[in-house]
Amino acid sequence: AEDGYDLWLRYQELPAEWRSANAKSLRSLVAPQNPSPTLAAARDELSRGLRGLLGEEVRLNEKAGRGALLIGTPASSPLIAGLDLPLGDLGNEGYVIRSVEIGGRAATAIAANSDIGVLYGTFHFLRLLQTRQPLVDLAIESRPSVQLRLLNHWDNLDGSVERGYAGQSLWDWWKLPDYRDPRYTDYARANASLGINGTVLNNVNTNANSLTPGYIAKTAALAEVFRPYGIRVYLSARFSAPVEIGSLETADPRDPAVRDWWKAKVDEIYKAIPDFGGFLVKANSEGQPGPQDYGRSHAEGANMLAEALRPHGGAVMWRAFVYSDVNPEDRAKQAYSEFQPLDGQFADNVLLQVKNGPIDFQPREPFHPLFGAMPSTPLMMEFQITKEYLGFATHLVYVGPLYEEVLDADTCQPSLLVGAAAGRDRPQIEANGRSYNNEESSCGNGATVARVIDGSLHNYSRTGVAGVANIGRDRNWSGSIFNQANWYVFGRLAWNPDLGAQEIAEEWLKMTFTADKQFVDAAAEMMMRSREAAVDYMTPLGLAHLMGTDHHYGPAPWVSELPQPEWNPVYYHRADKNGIGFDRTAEGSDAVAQYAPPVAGRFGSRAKIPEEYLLWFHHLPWDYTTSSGRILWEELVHRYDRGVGEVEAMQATWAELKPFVDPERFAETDSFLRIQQREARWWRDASIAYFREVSGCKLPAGVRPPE
Ligand code: GCW
Repeated sequence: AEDGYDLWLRYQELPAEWRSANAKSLRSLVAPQNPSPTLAAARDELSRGLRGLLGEEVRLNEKAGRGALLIGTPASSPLIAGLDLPLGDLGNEGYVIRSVEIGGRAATAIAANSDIGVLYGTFHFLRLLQTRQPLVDLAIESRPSVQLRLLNHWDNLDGSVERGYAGQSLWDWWKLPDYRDPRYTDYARANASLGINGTVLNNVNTNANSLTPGYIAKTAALAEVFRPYGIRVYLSARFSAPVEIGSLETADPRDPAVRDWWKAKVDEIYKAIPDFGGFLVKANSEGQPGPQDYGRSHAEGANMLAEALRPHGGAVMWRAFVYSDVNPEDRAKQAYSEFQPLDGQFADNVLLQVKNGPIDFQPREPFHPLFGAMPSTPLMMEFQITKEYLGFATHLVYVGPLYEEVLDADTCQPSLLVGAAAGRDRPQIEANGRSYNNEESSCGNGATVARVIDGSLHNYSRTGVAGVANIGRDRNWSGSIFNQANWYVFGRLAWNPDLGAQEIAEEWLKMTFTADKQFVDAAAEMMMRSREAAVDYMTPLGLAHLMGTDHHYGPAPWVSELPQPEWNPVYYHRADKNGIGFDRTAEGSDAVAQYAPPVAGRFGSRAKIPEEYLLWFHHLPWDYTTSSGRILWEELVHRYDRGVGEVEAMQATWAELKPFVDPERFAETDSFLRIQQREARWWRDASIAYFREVSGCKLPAGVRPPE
């Protein structure tokens, strides 16, 4: 049945035309003798993929005949070693896929310096087939731009998943370590197919028990399943663990007994998991314990853990998502205020993990001001794959455009750019890069968020991207077929942040459904417009965080009575009879000042700000004239309604695509779109009704009052 279990690795039989045109390149498969588990995984994936795609078994050969497909490293395969392939620049994870000649016979080689590179190349090769590329004159080289490409599971030890909409946790802690569900292998295959090379198994709102011997053994079992696929395991660590499971009286990072406790704990973990990746930590945020409980800084806390991990090669990923009532004036400022001054104080195996925007995974946020502002601290990106604020499982929202928008954002920070823009005339930089002469000249030089993340802007020695997973025990893994695309786009962009969301959507559609052009064009367009549609029907024009309290589903802009100010949607929209929006200019909270001066200038100016961020940074009167010529109130109504229209257009598109899709997956998406349409109207009608009441504005002509 087409229940989505196979994800994008479906390997459905290709059309006869493609098969006969390319059969000459796929006569036999030549894999290394006595392969490592990773090379065996590559060989098996190829056999399985080719069997499905070609509809017949491909012979495994020891010798390379005409039309052979060879895989291996120079060390594992004398044939590959003899080819003299350009592997020099590919590092440990890169690969080449090449059309070659062996003894005058045409062949194809998938080669790398390491076994994992071969596995990545194998998945790339299968993707070529799945997307029906011709297999001639191949000269593909690829290596990841980012070192750590990780999923973050917010999975609890009781099997529930925080912000998970795809069923219970995949990790069956009760049956582990003895029973290893075969599904763990499929999880690893799917991730390896994208180049994801690590996974944090447990929630950042963590339970110290995950560090007890029993759970270390369970984690080790998962690590063993994942190891051949190049996936390391990491754990979220609870800062107060020495007290909770270690019977110490304090978790103060300056206390020698606490430091020793962590060293012993880390040694214990590495004894069970020699390639353990390290810790992810949420500290002093939303009630989690942390170093500030003892009057110590985030840096001191992170460095203590880093010291314990360093001898083993492990890393600390310290989250910058700090959210407490320290800064009630403007929540958006807190992370920068707390962390930017610590630049340069973190140990060399610490990465600071920063969410894409300054609040919390909203449908749209400006990029986080820390990006570009910490030249001496490796910053990792944290994206959310699960759609906490984007309609959970049922709303069709492809987040590729959101990721792309953030990665492409120009920080306008001057830098010691070593990558793309090196050699250009750089603005004069003083000391830490925070003061410089020619402000505008620091824009347009390629100092984008992507270049922060891949390390080239500040010459970081460690780089990383994390995605909060949308994976659970549902047959389809992600709560809906289209949510699988969000896992997919995350992985592809983590490997190469310069890929486009559109090309990735097309690739995913071809692999997941069909490569038929008519289908792919229409479905890709629907996906590409889906995120903007959600922005429109939920929070247009830079509005944010107007979702229902706690669960974050559906509109609740009227909520105002919760004890902490930033829990209330009214805190974010600030609407009254005079106007709407959060003033973050110099007259307001001055959050704009956290950006580089040219960006601050743009965001701080009513005239220059891109309209999609308008009410994020400005409080404006209802009759303010927007670029369409409509007054703000009417523009807001217009956009809410446009969002509903877009969902209706998606429904119409999907209905037309019925002939291309199997009944099961067609019906799921069809029903989900119906839910989305009803809820887009709910968002629109409730929001307009509420804002109409607070503003006293009338509905523009032609708009019907909400039902
Ligand atoms: O997105 C918010 C969520 C919390 C989450 C927190 C965080 C894991 O509402 O559920 O907790 O952010 O990122 O730490």
